[in-house]
Amino acid sequence: MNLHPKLRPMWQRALALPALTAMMGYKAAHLPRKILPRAFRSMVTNWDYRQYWMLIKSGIGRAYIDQPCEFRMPDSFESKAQVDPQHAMSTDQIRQFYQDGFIGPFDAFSREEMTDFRDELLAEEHTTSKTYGFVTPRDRHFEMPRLWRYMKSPAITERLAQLLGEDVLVWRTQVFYKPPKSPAIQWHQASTFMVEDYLDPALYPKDRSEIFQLTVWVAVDDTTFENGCLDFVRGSHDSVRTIRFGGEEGFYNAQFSLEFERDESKYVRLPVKAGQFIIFTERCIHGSGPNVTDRHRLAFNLRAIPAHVPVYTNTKKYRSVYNGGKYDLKNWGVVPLRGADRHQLSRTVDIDALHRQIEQQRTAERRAA
Ligand SMILES: O=C(O)CCC(=O)C(=O)O
Ligand SMILES: [Fe+2]
Repeated sequence: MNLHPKLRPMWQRALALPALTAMMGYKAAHLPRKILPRAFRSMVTNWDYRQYWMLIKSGIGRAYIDQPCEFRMPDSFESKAQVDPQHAMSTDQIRQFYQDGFIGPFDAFSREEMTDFRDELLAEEHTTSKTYGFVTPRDRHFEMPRLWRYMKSPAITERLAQLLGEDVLVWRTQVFYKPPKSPAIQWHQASTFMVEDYLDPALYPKDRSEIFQLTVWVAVDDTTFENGCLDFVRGSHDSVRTIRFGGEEGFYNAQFSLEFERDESKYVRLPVKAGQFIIFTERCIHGSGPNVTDRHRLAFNLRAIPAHVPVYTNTKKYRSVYNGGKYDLKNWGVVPLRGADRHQLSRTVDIDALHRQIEQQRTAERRAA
């Protein structure tokens, strides 16, 4: 069954409602899943009852497109890892992070480094990804030793460790090129990243009420009110919200608007300088304004988890509803960013070996030229 937002005609709805009810019954009765077609199997396995119920009672007007959950404040705001004093956050800072859902900006790189990096990043983004076989801003760290080196900067890893624990893995990166005169990125949030295809989550935490995923967003260009800095809704990581299909708003290719109280007193705009970064949980509602300037705005992010969270365990391929493309995961894997992958719960990529190979190839190409 296709739950793409375009599912609006009456006849499709008339078919979908009994199908949803049947699947909910199937799940409740614990019937065998193996015999189901993939999409149904995923829904029966991964969907929370609230996801079925929201669709049914709204006549497919509203939905949870990520697994519902409520955030539970931790008992302690002590750091989860031993780090050098230079990068240590105070318990007040950590408490503030848990209250807001984001923290920063922090300094990591010089303006010169970012200016020099910009062209390399832009050029790479427009080439075919060796990981996926098409042009995509995703997961270019597998092919870019320099990007990987920046991601490993202690300014980043030591802060992540204080919030996630000693062992931190990265499972996704993305380049965010915002062209001159381009529209806003709508308010959005994600928890287990079921938002990609509405069927399978990317992340399988034991306890969804914890902070089990963080995004580090690094500005390559200065980001300002005019070119679309990041905006957050303070404290909105407290729960996963529903979306309403259709309407004026759109998140990349998907037409929906997130349902939350538009309380402007909770909006926080965070302009940051080139080389600075922000840490947030993707569950905190965020977006970025339009770029009204004549220049682009470039940034990259990385998505981190504690090593005890499995990623894509049952998934070989996923389709991203909002980012387009079918992502075959055969070359994908998690990579330890700090500490070690002690639990070995997900596929892993030996990124250093991959980068050595790339460097050798480049040297050979240079010699031949
Ligand atoms: O760069 C942007 O404008 C949006 C970034 C974002 O949504 C993210 O990093 O999760
Ligand atoms: Fe985001």
